[in-house]
Amino acid sequence: MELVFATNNTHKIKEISPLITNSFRLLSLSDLNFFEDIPETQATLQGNASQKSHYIFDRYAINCFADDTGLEIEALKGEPGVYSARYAGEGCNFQDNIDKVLLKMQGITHRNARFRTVISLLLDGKEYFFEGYVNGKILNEKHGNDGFGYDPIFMPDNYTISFAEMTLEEKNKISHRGMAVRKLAAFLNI
Ligand code: ITT
Repeated sequence: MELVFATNNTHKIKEISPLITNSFRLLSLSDLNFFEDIPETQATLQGNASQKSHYIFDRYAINCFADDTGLEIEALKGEPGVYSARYAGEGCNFQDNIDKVLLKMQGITHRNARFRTVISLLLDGKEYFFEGYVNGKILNEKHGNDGFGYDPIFMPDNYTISFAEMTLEEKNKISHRGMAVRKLAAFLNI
C-alpha cells in the first residue's frame, strides 16, 4: 500500500524512511509532483499536523501522514513551540532561529527543553494522532554538523553530545520523531 509523508522537509524523510518498511511504499510530495508550501496556520502542533495531512488528502485522496514538531523551552514559556519554523521571522533559516534562541537564553541557567512531534495519519478516511517527545537541555553554543534545525543546540537528557553530533540511527532511537513514528508503525502493524 502507498503512504505519503506530507512534508517539504527532506531531513524528516531521511530520518523516518528506515522506520517505515515492509508492506508500505513510502512516497514523498515530490513523488506526487507537489512542490508548494503547505499552510501551517493553527495554534497547536496537533492542529498544524492535521492541517498538513488534510491539505494533501484533499488534493490527492491518498493515505498520508504529516508531522508537526516544536522545540519547547521552559525558560521561554514554551517558545518557540508551534512557531519553531519561523521563529526569527518569515524567510529565516535554521541559523537565524538558533541565533535567536541563543540570544534569548543568554544568562539563563535553567535550560530545560523538549522536542515534541505530533503526527496526523489519514488512513481510509479516518484520522489518528501519534505523539513523541524527548527532554533535554539547550546548549550555550552550537555543537556538531549533522541533523537539521535546532539539533546543534539540543542535548538530550542522559547524553553528553547534541543531536547534531549523533548518527541518524542514534537520534532516531531516542528522538521525538523516532518515538512518534514507532507508534505510527506499531499502529500500522509494520
Ligand atoms: P514540514 O512542515 O514541511 O514538515 P518544517 O521544516 O516546516 O517541514 P515543522 O513545521 O514540523 O517542519 O518544524 C518546525 C521547525 O522545527 C523546523 O523548521 C526545524 O527548524 C525544527 N525541527 C523540526 N524537527 C526537528 C528536529 O528533529 N531537530 C531539530 N529541529 C527540528
